[in-house]
Amino acid sequence: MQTSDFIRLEEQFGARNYQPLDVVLSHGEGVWVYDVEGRRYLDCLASYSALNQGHCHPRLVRVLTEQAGRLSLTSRAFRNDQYGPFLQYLCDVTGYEMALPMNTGAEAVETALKLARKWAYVVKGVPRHQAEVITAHDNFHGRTITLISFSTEPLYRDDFGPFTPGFITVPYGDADALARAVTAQTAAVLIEPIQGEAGVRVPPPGYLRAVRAICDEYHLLFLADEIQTGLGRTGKLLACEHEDVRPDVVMIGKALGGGLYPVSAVLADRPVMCLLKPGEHGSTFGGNPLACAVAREALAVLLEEGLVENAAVMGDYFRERLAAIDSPLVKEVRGRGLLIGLELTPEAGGARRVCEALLRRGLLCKDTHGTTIRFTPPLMIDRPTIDWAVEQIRAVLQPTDDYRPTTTAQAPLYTSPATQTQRELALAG
Ligand code: IF1
Repeated sequence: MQTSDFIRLEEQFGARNYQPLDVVLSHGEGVWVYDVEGRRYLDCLASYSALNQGHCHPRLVRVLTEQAGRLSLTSRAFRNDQYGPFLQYLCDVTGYEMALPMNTGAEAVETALKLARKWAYVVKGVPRHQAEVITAHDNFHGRTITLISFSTEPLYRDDFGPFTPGFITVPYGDADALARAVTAQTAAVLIEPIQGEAGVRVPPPGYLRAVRAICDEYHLLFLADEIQTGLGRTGKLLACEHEDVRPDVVMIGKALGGGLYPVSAVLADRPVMCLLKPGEHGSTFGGNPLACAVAREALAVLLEEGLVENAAVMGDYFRERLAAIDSPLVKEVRGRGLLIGLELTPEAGGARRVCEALLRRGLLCKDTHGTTIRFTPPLMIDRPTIDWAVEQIRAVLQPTDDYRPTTTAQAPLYTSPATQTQRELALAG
């Protein structure tokens, strides 16, 4: 089967909740992925930062395979030999006293919101069922009905009411607006340290410290959604470290599963986490031994292979080289570490078009909000690969770029020895 065959199957049988680029991937290794015709692409999305350790990391595949053959699921009705060691390691490396593992990022955010509401009633004395959480305009925290209830993006929200009450949104980055929104019923503030989906919006310097100060002053919980910014993506283990800020509750996910398994977690100290009593919260797969084994190794890979430090160094290099591209189509380059957004001018014809042109040059990336391209490669990316990527990006950002092969079949085939077997593998199907 060829690319078009796979696309036809998706079109016939799959819900249309995404509009993917027309590339059908079959293999991945490190920063590279291969399509069914054997073409190689640099993965500059890394599944929205779920592949910080790269594709199919051998250490993670080995742990996944071994654990899957030993014990994959027990439910939390019973205990298992992976749960405790994972939690201990996770708490050690993040500096929190306790953790609650879930599966998706959205579930971690929902869990944090339940903790915040219960804390408001039990600790702060907010009248039951009147707790409010302050969130930011242009937030993204997941797709459940509660989480889109406070989205300011009509596409994510409008057709899915009625909405969960108890949320107030204020402009992101505006600490004064945040302070003005506090009421006696406010339980918490929920923000992303950098807004990913909004287009890689880095807040003004000192904003995270201001949020921390406001939470301290008004006795609120600071909930930091580090599901996309965390686990090394911005050049620190957690993005809040850039301002030496310690939230009360942290949500992580995506790369916690090493790109192999959905794992998320909520981090907090004992006084908050112990508010949850047996039976009050849970999930079928939360904390399963397979997830715990993979997540523990995923964290170890991040730390032992220097991926956090590499993200800091290579992120500065990548952003510096992007900012040096001389093109009237570039409006701004933003980001921290390897969480990078390149905003285009209207003359560029939209970020999707540029992503499609980059696809034809062997670089995969994603547009967001029409004008921004997100570059979030796996964290082991090196300078030569960044240099190659920047050359492709420079080329498609020249208004005269005429590199428009009629079909992807004309995209370059890479014959470097390292990829020869991968290409043969891909072609063999
Ligand atoms: C999609 C982007 C969107 C997240 C933050 C929680 C979650 C996410 C900061 C929920 C998930 C993913 C979801 C995916 C595309 C991607 C995304 F921001 F990364 F680009 F949508 F906005 N907090 N982000 O970024 O985690 O439940 O997905 O595990 O929904 O299209 P999840």
